[in-house]
Amino acid sequence: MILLENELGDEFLNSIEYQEALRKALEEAGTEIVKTVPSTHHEISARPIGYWNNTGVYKPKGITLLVVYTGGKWRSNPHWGPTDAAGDSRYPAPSSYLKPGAPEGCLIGKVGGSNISGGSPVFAIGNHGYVPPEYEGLLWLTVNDEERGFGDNHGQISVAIRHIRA
Ligand SMILES: [Ca+2]
Repeated sequence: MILLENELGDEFLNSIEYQEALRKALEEAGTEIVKTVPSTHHEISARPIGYWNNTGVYKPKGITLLVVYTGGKWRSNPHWGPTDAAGDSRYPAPSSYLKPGAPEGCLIGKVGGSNISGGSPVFAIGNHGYVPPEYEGLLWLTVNDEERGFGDNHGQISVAIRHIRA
């Protein structure tokens, strides 16, 4: 499902929390907004078909995408949670996870490849982050878990994705 930014509602878009998350994502991306297109809104499941949710967003080279958590909760481990897109910082993921070192249960992304494998190196996003400009292809998002561990996952979170042309 894709919603235009204005469907998120003015109250949400003007909230301190959203503006602060957007500011942090911009800071992390090291860019200023020169030109943007409206954000699109996406539901990201902790238990997608395969391991990765297809956002339907194609990222051209040279364009930075900001990804900001907008709501929902998910669980990638039956023993704790649910959490937001930051996951649980008490548990850095071991090497068997899709993004070792990032918190278990945090939002992660890759560009290109399929819902199973391939594409760019995996990068951590959490509650706010960005997609590096050098990657080109379809954006995939999911929860930081190990491939054999997706069967016990529940819930979904939502994110706003904004294109930035620096
Ligand atoms: Ca799991």
